[in-house]
Amino acid sequence: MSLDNDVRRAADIICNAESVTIISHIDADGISTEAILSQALTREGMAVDSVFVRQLEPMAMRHVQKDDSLKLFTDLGAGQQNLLEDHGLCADEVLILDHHVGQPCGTAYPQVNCLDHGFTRMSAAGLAYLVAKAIDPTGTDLAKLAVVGNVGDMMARENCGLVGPAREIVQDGVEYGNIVVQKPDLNCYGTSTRPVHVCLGYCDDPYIDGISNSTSGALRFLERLGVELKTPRGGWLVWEELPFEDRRKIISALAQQLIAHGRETDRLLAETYTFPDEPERTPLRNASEYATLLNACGRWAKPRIGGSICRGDRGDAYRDAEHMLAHHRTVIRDLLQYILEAGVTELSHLQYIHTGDRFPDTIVGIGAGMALSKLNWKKPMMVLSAMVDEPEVTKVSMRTNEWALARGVDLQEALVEASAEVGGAGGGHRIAAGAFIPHDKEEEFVDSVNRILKRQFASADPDNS
Ligand SMILES: [Mn+2]
Repeated sequence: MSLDNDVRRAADIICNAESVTIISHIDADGISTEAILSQALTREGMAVDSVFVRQLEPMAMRHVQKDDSLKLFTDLGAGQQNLLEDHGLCADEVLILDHHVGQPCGTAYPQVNCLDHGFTRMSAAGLAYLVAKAIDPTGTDLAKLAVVGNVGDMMARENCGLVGPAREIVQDGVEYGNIVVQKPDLNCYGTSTRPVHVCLGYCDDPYIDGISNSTSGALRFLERLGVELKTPRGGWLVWEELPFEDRRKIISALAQQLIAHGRETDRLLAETYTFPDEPERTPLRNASEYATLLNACGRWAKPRIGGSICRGDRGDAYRDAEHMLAHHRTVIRDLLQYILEAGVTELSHLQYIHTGDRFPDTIVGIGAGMALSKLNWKKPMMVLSAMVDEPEVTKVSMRTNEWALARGVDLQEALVEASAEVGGAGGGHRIAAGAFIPHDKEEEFVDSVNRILKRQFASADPDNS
């Protein structure tokens, strides 16, 4: 079966349902997925109800009502099919749209998973859009949300732009008129909202000597170029507002700076996606900042506010989300500072830190990713954290980078295997994965992950074990 066939079958299952309950994840991908499907189904006059969960685990299943509706699991479910079975759900009342690694299961739940078709660079929001389009081909306004979900799940990172079916979705939005493709553009976060030197100072992929991690260094660099960085009234311009010539001048100077320090220039430029129908200088203006706004809503347990924004609410929901985003940034900054100051423990093939109950377990993964680029980036980073509402359980988040993936590392595999050994459960992706383990098995677990990573590095390069 091709992806098209799976999508068509999913659309048919949905159209034949009396009513639908969407069970989705609380991150940007899960929130945009829910918004795409619920809007598409509402437009068809169907009854839709939605549930957001942080993780599909036994405790979360109590939020899944036992009624006659079709249970549509999105951005989760593939790796928890046994849980669905244990919950008493049969194959004809479930549909899974997911892009996470699946789990063998006795019940053959119908599903669309892009991994089954070799597409590793597409998220659940991309699948949701394809299904929505199979139901109503005219609903191409929803492509924009699919791009937000894909970018939010880092699907554009490796190739500096979306590829494959996720890239085809971009084209629908371009034709509809709510997406503009910028190519090539600066591969940097915050191009719609941050002063240019702040934008560059926070950029560490690529790492630019004298500029990355130093907004003052970035400002000196820009001033030397003689580029006008402020408006006539004295406010800072953002990248998006700079004249084309100035942007080109900055990019070529950055390329020279990379070359001067013997670094690659291939990650300096990326294809980016801006939204002309959104107000300038807001996080809604481009896909990556929009995704961060949705992530902030999810991490602070308000996914429905993110959902309202996806549906066009620019009033109360948007103001609430902006507050959450500001709070989100403050806490992440504190978390990163804590990791750097407290220091990590380095084992042979990983580095780790336990943050106790100082930070919410929903954000420690972001901290792990940010810390990785500032610490020993060759060793995958693990953050363990206590769960305030479940003291017996420790949450584990791991992050690595493309460098390690190219050398055989697969965090998803490592955490699934190591957590199963201690009676926990893990999942995710090769580059970013998480697990829940019993609190008293932490030490054993960390050693086991280190051993598995050693094996993975060794199997890709037998000379470098
Ligand atoms: Mn996802």
